[in-house]
Amino acid sequence: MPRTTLPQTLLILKPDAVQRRLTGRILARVEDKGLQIVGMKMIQISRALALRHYGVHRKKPFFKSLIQYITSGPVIVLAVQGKNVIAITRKMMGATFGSNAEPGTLRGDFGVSDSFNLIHGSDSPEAARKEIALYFKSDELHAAALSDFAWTYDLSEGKPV
Ligand code: 3AN
Repeated sequence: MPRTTLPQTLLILKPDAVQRRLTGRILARVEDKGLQIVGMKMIQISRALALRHYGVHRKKPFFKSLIQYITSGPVIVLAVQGKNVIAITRKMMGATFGSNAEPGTLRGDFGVSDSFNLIHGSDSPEAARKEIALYFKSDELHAAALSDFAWTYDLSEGKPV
């Protein structure tokens, strides 16, 4: 697998993560894992953008509160890259609700709420492509290999292992 085909995902450190000063610790976990941050910025999500992002949930009973929550304060949006990045970040996030997320996961370690759940992560390659395009222009993404790439993955077989 050539370096440039490593998959990417979109993460959002939600308003509660920012207000509770947890962003540094969450970012450290992403970096500690060996994932590469290729885009990062702090924004306040507009209602229009929130509706585009969470449109699939518009029929759900929690939709109104979800839109209110995600637009309620600044967030940090991240594009993150790595082999199996979607499965890895979903596992790191833990179950949707803080009350039953496993210890060791971000939601399990840093939150207890079933509504304020700290972090969003794309759940499929299609969602990741769509969501990264919603939040980042192509010139805001910096996917060139970091200097430790050949120690982060075993490249001896010509692909990252
Ligand atoms: P996840 O973020 O774990 O992928 P999804 O995609 O099922 O969860 O739901 C999207 C977002 O909607 C969640 N991050 C959460 O904030 C909210 N949500 C999902 N289910 C509920 C629920 N039953 N009650 C309140 N909020 C919910």
